[in-house]
Amino acid sequence: MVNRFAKLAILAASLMSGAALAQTPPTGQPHAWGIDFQAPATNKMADIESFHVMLLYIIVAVSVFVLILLIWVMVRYNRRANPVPSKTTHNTLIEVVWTVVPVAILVVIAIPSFKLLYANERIPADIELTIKAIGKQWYWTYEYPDNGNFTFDANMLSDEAAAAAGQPRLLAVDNFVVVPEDTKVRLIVTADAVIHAWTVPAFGVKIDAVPGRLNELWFEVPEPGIYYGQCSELCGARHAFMPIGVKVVTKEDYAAWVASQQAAAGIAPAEQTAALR
Ligand SMILES: [Cu+2]
Repeated sequence: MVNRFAKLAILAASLMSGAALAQTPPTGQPHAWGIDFQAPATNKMADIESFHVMLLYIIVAVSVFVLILLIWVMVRYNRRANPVPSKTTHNTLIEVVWTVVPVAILVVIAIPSFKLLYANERIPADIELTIKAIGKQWYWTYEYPDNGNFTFDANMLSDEAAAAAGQPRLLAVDNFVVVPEDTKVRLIVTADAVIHAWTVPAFGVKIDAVPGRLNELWFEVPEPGIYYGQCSELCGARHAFMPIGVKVVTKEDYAAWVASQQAAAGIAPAEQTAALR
């Protein structure tokens, strides 16, 4: 018996140390043994995460309080401990308290919640770059109207190609959405044929891509990096295989990438909008 426990302990320890050893988890993608959100890449996601943590404290406190009340009632007022029950039906003070306290808790939750909703819904007036994403069956097409309207498709890489490219399996893409760092980017999202959803968890953005309708979201990423997401609306047979890859680069690298895309598409550089030159 002792031997079995020892084996279990060793197994658990090796699993945990394996998780700890697995180099600093890569940003912008899920990692083994991850149980929380991905590291936030935008202020918006950092705010969402702190709201989530605040809710967690409130939920735990409410659950523990209710559990204690239940245990107290079961122990103190069961048939043996309290053979003659009280006939009390009303207690004004308690009734006021159990109405006012939950309302106060909801108000405390509502304030940061509405702030977040507002920050997400309202596209800032000083947007610097607009990109369009079109969900298709089953890949994404991107358009860069501010840069001469070049366009490309982003398809998932096969397992072998992903491994060769050093990208995560099932998230790897052949073409990244490239955006400059420290730039307010608006993404206009729509779809062809069926509903998809565009999301990057590390950015704290997710929005439905609906045929015949333009939805929009915005994000601003301070750090260059690669960030992944997946179509998040059941859209058909290959729903799980239309990942989203965003590459955030320096402004100089962005200009060079735009120039190469324009050259490939035969677009004169002059067509680029003033905002980004
Ligand atoms: Cu989809």
